[in-house]
Amino acid sequence: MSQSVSAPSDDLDTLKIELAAAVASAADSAALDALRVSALGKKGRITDLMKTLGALPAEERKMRGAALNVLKDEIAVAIDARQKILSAAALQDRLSRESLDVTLPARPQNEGRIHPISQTIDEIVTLFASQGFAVAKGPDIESEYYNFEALNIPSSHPARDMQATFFMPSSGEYKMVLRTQTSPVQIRTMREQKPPIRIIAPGRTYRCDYDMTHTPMFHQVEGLVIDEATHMGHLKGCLLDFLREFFGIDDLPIRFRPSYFPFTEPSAEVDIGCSRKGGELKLGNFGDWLEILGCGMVHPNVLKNCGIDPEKYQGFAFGMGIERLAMLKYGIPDLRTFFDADLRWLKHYGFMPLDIPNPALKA
Ligand code: 2U9
Repeated sequence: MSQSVSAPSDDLDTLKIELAAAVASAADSAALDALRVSALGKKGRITDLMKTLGALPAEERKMRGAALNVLKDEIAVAIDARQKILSAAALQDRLSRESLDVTLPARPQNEGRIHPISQTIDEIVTLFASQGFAVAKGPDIESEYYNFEALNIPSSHPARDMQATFFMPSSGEYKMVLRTQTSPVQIRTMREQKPPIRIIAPGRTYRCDYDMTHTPMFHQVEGLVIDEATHMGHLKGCLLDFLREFFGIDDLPIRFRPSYFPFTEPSAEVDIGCSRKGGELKLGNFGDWLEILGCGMVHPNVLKNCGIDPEKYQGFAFGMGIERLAMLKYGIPDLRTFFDADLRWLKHYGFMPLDIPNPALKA
């Protein structure tokens, strides 16, 4: 649009009224954007008028320039204000059209399963967390010191044999091995933290074994409590609560049998009540017994190896096989199938993400 160079200043009043009316009646953001471009854009009406200033005498140029700047600012402000009104109206319109039913139940995922080992570890962690245990982790490849020596396992012990342990390429003072139990995690924790200590260490462990009841890789969870007055009564209560909740059997009896481990003294194996009538294994108070885990009071030599004074502190430890717990709880008959990566097996024994198979774990 062309404007006369000598246009009187009331042409700006007319333009202002015209533009203000157009802004007020812009029906949506697109119309408002078009208006912004036609008024304030590079070839917009106000910009065009600005370009004519150079041809005016100095005094007139000053006044008209100021008036144009005011007009430009007023129109920009009006456009922004209208934009806010239009955005709010558009949002209100969307909100009134779209609705979200927060009471709809989550749609179950049909593909993919949680492996029984992962599920069992989750359950174990949840139950021990409720007893105040933290989860500790460590490397799968360990030095012989952490895996055996610090645990008071003598070099004559059968576990240290080439046939029982996987030895890794090593160069230092101690040979490196695939950890045969998760105990090195507790050694590391004791060396790094001061008592009181209350941890469980779930994870992979390795031994040179392969038959019906052994696989070269398997999972363990071990627990450790160190404090000034910890005693076997605490150990018994801790394991009784865990086993009853894990198997969901309120009156599950447990029995402690004296045993021997190099890292605990005294040591015990723990049995849970069961029945084997008719060749079928059933857990509960039925008079028969099934071995489930090992435990004991941490050996003073082990505490000393970790810089903890056995005169001041004592504690208990326990260890159990996760596959064995999962097999018993979920009726999985063959250990080796855990590691076959058979999708039909996983579909059968695996868990849906939202399953809570143990009522004891419900919040
Ligand atoms: C430290 C001190 C003591 C952990 C323990 C057992 C007994 C035990 C076996 C159960 C079945 C291993 O998977 S399994 O073959 N474990 O019987 N574990 S006491 O004692 C510790 C651990 C770490 C520092």
